[in-house]
Amino acid sequence: MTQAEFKKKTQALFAQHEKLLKRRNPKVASGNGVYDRYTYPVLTAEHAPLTWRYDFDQKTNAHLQERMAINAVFNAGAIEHNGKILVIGRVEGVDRKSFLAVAESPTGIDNFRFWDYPILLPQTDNPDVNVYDIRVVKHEDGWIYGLFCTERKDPEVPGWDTSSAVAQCGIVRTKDLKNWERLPDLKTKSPQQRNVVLHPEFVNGQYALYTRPQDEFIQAGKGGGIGWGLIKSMENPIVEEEVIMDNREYHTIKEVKNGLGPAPIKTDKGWLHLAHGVRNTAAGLRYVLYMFLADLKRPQVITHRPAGYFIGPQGDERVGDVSNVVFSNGWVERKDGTVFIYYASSDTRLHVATSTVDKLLDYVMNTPEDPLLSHKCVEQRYALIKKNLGILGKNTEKKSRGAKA
Ligand code: M1P
Repeated sequence: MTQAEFKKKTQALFAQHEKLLKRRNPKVASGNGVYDRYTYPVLTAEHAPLTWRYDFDQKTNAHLQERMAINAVFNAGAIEHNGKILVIGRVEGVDRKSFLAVAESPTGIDNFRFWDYPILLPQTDNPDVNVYDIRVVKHEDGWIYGLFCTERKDPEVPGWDTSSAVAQCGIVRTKDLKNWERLPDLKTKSPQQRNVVLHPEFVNGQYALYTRPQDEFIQAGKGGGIGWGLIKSMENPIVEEEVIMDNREYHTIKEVKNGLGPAPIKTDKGWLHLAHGVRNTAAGLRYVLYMFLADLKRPQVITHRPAGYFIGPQGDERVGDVSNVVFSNGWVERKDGTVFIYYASSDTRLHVATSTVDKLLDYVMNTPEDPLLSHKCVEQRYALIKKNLGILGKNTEKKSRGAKA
């Protein structure tokens, strides 16, 4: 390649990238009254800066090869900071390592642009092999905390087992999302932890955490459920007692496991929660998002549990590196009550859905609970159908029940 060709190709790469970054993201027309989806993912592997992927020195990269490509950008924490919407994505290189990186948008819906450098996390004495799924929360103590999953090889397994891992909760804090202080990893009585989230306020003068105890790396085992525990300090984070506030349950969307999404949103009706539930199928695990509401004064007590899933993988979202998955660890409540919900699909890309606190509360408080039995579910629908037919002036109850006139 001549110098001129190298330059032209480089310019073309940047022009194409810029076009992607500037692309508008129209709302999809048919919302369901609860939230709206958008046409394009907000972040994909292609959104990663070209400077992270290419060596633009012709002397060392004569063919302009993309040698350090990015495989996926997904599961992102989210926060509003200085008027901008920031997401901290799980960026996965083609080497399979995930790292965390901040992307910023003026709208929250499109024009996301990664900061020049990803986050170089300070390490503890036991280096992280992999890090992902950060939950960022502005705590009332004045710090912004990031709780993320730190993964290391399981030291207990025999040498031939090169895949068993231990997941634990790593903790960092910052004031500006640029300078991060690493705190010790969380200690609990569970062998593994994922999906740990810090509650934004003190509870009885202590820090409060949502946890997800688990026995093994993938299987929750005897663990599972969304747990709740208090810790005295973030500098020495030890949960002495963990209680399960949201169990997994047979024949529901959270039969196999569940885990909290982002930190809850405080409303006058209670703490609004987004979580993921996992069930098994012949095609493997299926991850969906669900919601619940917890008591304002006792945040570990759930007051409303709408049945079923809130967001499930749809269309193209269903396919990716780990198909049939939606996962969320970030949302942002704006001053006007708008909520940006960042959810990832199939461990591959990040999307946004928008709603409002009022709509989400309406959904959570007025959607019936799962009665856990098929005939009870039909009774629920009968009540709805009867009411609707009455309202619409088409009361055909006898016929629909198959009764002889
Ligand atoms: O692959 C789906 C998800 O699996 C894990 O979540 P959980 O611990 O609830 O099973 C995480 O690795 C998550 O990042 C991933 O999206």
